[in-house]
Amino acid sequence: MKTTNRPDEWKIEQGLAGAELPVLDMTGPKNVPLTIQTFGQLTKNEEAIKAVGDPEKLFTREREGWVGFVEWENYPDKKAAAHKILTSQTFPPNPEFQLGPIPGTNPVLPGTHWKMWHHAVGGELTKIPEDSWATVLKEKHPDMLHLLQFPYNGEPPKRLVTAKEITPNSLHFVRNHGGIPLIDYDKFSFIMDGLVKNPREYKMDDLMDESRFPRMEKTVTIQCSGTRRIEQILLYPGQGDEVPQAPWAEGAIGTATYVGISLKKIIKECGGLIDGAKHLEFYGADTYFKDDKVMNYLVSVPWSKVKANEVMLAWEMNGEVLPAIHGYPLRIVVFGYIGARSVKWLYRIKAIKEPSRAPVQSQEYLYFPQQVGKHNFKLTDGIQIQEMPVSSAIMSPWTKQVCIHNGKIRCKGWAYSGGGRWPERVELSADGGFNWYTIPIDNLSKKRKWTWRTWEYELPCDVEGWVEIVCRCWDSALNTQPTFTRTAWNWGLHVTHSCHRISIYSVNKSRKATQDRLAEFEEAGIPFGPITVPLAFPSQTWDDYEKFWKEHDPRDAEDD
Ligand SMILES: Nc1nc2c(c(=O)[nH]1)N[C@H]1C(S)=C(S)[C@@H](COP(=O)(O)O)O[C@H]1N2
Ligand SMILES: [Mo]
Repeated sequence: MKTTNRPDEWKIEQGLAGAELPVLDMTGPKNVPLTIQTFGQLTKNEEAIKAVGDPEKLFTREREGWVGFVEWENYPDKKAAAHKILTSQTFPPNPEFQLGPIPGTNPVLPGTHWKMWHHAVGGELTKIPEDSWATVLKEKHPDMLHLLQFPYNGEPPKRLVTAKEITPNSLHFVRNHGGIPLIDYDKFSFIMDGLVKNPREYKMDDLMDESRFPRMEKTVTIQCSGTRRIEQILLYPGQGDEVPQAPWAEGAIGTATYVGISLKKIIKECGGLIDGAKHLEFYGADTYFKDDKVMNYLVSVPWSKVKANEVMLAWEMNGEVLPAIHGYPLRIVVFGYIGARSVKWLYRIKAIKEPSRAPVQSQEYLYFPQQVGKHNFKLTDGIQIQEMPVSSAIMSPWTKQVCIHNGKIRCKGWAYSGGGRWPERVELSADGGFNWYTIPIDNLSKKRKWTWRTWEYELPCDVEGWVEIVCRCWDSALNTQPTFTRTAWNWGLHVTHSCHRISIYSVNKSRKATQDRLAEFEEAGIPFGPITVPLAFPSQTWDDYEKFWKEHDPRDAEDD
């Protein structure tokens, strides 16, 4: 049989291979399918690259004892040289992970571009992808889900996200935009400059001198604004860059007790802000790539936040020295803001007038309106994400799971709200969000200003079959969550905070008939799952069947 169909025609028609679908141009009298974007031959202008110079001399380690640290911000020429190298060649496309199937591997995504870019620029960056992965294997729990191998992005599996109210360091999620610098404690210092009266340099010993700076200990939840992004991806794909858009589940949130000092004290010691400075810009020693340009990881927070003692310089995490992967030896922790502001591997703080114009602040972490996307978004259409709204998630059971229960489904999860608001009430629904049960407050972990609350609850559920369990939280300001993912979907796939929904298959053993039937299964040695496997094991005898029809109306009605 001759056919003009492609072998995967049906999948394409059904939207299961969206990347293969041509764009339809309907502006003329007839629909015109536009050709799918294909990537031609890779090009590389060796001469232009060679003319830039020797990477080993150009892109050197900035400071002794700071492995992997290339400083870009003070060297426009160096930035231009790296840009020249990156624009003198093309790179293969990233694997598609939003319109096609997500790979069933761990690491899920390799970070193809980012490895290639590091290798292409060379110098101190050459070994970073491999070194960083070695740090992951050394410092993180073997059960971590590696969403992206490089830059490393990883979260704990659902069963471990809320296993403890305080997240063990090895299980705390990690979100990196570049490699992991390895910094010697003794060689460490950072500079506080910009619009402060007396710019100064600080070593770790200065910070730890309690006669100068009072210690601060605080338990803080850090949440990435990408948490739960997978729900948005599975609904509609958005911008698809591997690093900015890592397909997080519910684990890009973690809670730890940090020890350090308040940043406000440093600014005070430097004589305070001058010339109308209103923001503090933080510099991380890692290298970030954006649009063929290289830079360090830079973001800023307003002075008002620092003034309130809500920005900390931290060197200890859960009673241990800050792990390399979390910013050793010194990181910023901003209470109640998205994780992006809590800069790791700090090497500079600069007092400035306007919020940072660096890409992570001004081009990433923007919350766009729903109707703005690929062809039409302006950066100024996006709200710079700062405090996360109230959110919650169910960690157990999992979607598509079969649950045999005694009329109550055992559920576990977390609830969190940004900006110093805390979860006040958590509710669960077993009917898609129509009726809600309040989780008793004794089933919620301790209430704190800057942390999540983990919870457990036996959710009453009488019905059997597919059941949609929904979770929502009311925070201390009585904010709650949007009803559906669609309600808050956005092109940048940020801030997925709609009610968390899972579908489970309910088997209610508190019903006598179900109990008896399950006993029959057991006796016959027949496993209950998978539930889609047809069962040649009738639940009704033919005698029963005939008896029913004798006692009831026939199938069809008489026309009289
Ligand atoms: N220097 C630097 N700091 C950084 C990042 C980074 O890539 N580089 N990522 C930020 C983001 S987006 C988040 S969510 C948090 C995550 O902190 P963690 O990796 O310690 O969990 O770190 C922030 N600080
Ligand atoms: Mo983040």
